[in-house]
Amino acid sequence: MSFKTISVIGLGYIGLPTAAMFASRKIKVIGVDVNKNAVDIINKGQIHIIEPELDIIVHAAVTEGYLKATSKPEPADAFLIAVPTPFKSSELTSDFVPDLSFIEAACKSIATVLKPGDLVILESTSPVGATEKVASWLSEERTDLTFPQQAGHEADVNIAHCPERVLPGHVVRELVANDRVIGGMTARCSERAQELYKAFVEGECVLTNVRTAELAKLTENASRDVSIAFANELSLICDKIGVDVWELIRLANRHPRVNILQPGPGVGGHCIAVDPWFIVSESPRESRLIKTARLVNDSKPTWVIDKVKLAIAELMQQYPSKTTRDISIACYGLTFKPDIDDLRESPAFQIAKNLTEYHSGLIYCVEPNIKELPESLSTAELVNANTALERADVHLMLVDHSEFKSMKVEKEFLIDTKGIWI
Ligand code: SAJ
Repeated sequence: MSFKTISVIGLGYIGLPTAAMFASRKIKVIGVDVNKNAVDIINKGQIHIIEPELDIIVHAAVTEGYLKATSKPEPADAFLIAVPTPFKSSELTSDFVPDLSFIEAACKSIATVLKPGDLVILESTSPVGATEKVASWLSEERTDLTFPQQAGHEADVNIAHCPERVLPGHVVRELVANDRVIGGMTARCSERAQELYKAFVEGECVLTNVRTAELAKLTENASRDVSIAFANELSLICDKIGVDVWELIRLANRHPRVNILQPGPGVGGHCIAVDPWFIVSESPRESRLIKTARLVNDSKPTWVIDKVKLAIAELMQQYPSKTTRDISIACYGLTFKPDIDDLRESPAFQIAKNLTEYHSGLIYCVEPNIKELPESLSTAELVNANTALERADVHLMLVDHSEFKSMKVEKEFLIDTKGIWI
């Protein structure tokens, strides 16, 4: 392989596993992160995130000397940028627009160590045109080097987009097994990126151009968002007309060409709830369905909170001596999806937080994947499922963790957003 040293910029949920996979193939990897704490933890052979099997791989890579973390970029033959691309509110409309400031900062930092022959890959999920921006930011910083937009396949530095597509919780397996879409700024860029990924990817590396690769990633997540919005919309319709949505979906899915996803408390995570906006912000008039799906999914937490308020009102009607202060609520699950520890962009977490702000009685939270509640939920109490089931008056099932699925729960005041205790 022509790449002796690889540098991964951003050691988060994607960057760290990717760095570890290259290192596990006995390639020297320099991981760069602005978070000093993450750098220190990784250099001890430990990890700062929860992802099955990753700890063992990182530990081996660090102790065998193939992976080291640092806060300052060092020369390498290939640079993979895996930093976040959050969104911010548009100054012109009520929509959201992508924030590329982390990518720009990453470009400025690696520009200082770039040399002829290097390959730069943008892995971060990005709006169409972002990889071309990477190329122009790098060329502004390094006027002594040539880039694909100026020199085509003769460029000193090759640039490609290769979006990550792994499912949190299954990252190690999916990094190796999934097909990769690689979009180079030239055919040469694509081929070099393909050579790099073949170091550990067993799936097919499919080559395309840079804009198609960018839009392919956004399309995958927008497609899932639209499908979940359909399920969430069905759950509202069913609730209104008294039909069990879970049974309905099970029955409809018996049709050979129907495959409806599952409703829930809303769509969370930093991908599916974010990426469709990258399409909407570029093509607002054309992406009506994609935008509506976003709005449907984003409105689900408010609907769930209204259900809790209704349950409290019914409970008080049944027990007129009780005040709202006497009524306790248990929230089962806080993460953005089952069997992970990630609370970021979690509708379940948002609902629990909102309840602590609105409700004067006790709020119990049951979340088997975390050890303590974050500061913003400090008025709630973290308890185990049995305690919550024993003590709370209103029960709110939010995340279908394996632990919860194996329990049998029958409660009068139960709002089950995942349909596992009904
Ligand atoms: N959800 C539902 N109903 C469902 C499935 C999911 O409400 O039937 C909710 C989940 O509870 C969660 C959200 O959707 O809140 C997103 O979860 P997810 O498991 O669908 O996806 P992510 O965000 O963990 O990962 C996605 C994946 N994309 C696709 O499946 C198309 C993953 O492959 C991507 O790599 C990842 O986004 C990413 O990084 O972009």
